[in-house]
Amino acid sequence: MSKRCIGCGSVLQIENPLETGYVFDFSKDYCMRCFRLKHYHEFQQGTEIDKKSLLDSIKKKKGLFFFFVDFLQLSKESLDYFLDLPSPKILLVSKCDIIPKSLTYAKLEKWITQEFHIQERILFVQRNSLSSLKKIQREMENYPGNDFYFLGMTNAGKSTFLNAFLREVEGKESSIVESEYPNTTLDFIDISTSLGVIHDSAGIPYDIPLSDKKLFEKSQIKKELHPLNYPLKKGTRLLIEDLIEIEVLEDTSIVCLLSQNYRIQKSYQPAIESPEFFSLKIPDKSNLLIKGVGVFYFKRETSIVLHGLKREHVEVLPSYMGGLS
Ligand SMILES: Nc1nc2c(ncn2[C@@H]2O[C@H](COP(=O)(O)OP(=O)(O)OP(=O)(O)O)[C@@H](O)[C@H]2O)c(=O)[nH]1
Ligand SMILES: [Mg+2]
Repeated sequence: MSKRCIGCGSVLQIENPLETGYVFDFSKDYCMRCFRLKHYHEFQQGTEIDKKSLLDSIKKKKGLFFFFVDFLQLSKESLDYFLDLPSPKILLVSKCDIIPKSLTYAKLEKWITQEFHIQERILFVQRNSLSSLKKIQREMENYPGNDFYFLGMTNAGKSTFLNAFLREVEGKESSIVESEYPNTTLDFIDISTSLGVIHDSAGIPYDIPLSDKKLFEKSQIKKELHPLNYPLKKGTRLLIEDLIEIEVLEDTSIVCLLSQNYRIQKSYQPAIESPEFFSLKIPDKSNLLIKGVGVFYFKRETSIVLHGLKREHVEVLPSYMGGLS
């Protein structure tokens, strides 16, 4: 059987340094990419996951599926993947340490159930909470089978949660690499525990507009989000990192949930020159989700033009944010 990298799960190989799983020789446990990521924080652009073969292989698995979606990525796209999975499955809303305190889990759960027609159990989890880890432990104890799959969107925190579970619940160290960049885990990694085998997996990639190393680092949110309110006059633009512009075509205000590391400015003139733009009418009390970036709440119906984005980068959803500011 071929040897696999203990950091990302890819099959080790000595032929091609540009392909995944490359090592100088087979005595190594980590592939070159994981070694550099762990020790030098080096991000290798262009490591891509074949979404179709990943989804096909997931559907063939048998066991209890834990599907991770991080709070800011709750979208139709990600929940459609969840709905498509065979049962038994549980939806885990991860990184719940970043959820504003004014937004209760009960309210969010109701929103998820209604908006995405989810009937399965929904659990809210975060990496640094023993009670989150215990919730998973209980689900594992109550499941008669032996296989547990950590699935979900890339960057949702699957590997981090598994590492915390192994450390805090099982009392062992784990070698799985976690990082703020997408596609860190590249294949299944099987870990034996006292309750059965947990299989970490490659996250499902999604189209995101910002894709350089610095921006991935900036996008990480380490503590509770504080909604930022921007009143905007007709014709004003909200500029994010000089790459994305939300131009409003009428007086409105936008409440933003996104990383405070991003540079956000108001601009009265076009600030970016992007060939990509399109218009949208946002209904009142809606969220504009920009995938991988954040959530923008519109209390009032507003016509906008989005610059620097493609249509597949965004979703418009009824909001859970009423009353937040
Ligand atoms: N705020 C917060 N950040 C988290 C949490 N869990 C993970 N992260 C961060 O999220 C990023 C992604 O974590 P990973 O564990 O590598 O995510 P993953 O789902 O395994 O990603 P892939 O392997 O690419 O599918 C890292 O920067 C983590 O530090 C959490 O509970 N709260
Ligand atoms: Mg991972």
